[in-house]
Amino acid sequence: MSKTLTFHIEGMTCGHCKSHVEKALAATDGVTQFTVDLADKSATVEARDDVTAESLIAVVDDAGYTASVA
Ligand SMILES: [Cu+2]
Repeated sequence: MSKTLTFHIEGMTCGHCKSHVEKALAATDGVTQFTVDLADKSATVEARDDVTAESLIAVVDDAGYTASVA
C-alpha cells in the first residue's frame, strides 16, 4: 500500500534547488513517485505506508529547504 503526501517547501528559488529536492526524495527509501513544483513551492510524494510525513520533512530539511505538510 502507498499513500500520497503533499508538502509546502520554502527556499527553492531556481531549477537547481528543485533538482536538489528531487535528488533527496529519489534517494529516500520507500518513496515510489514524486513531483516537485518550483513555482507552486510544493511537492507531492507517493510513498510506502510506513514512510512518515516527518521523515520526508527531515529529508527536505537535510537538503537545505524547509518543508511543511500542506
Ligand atoms: Cu536554486
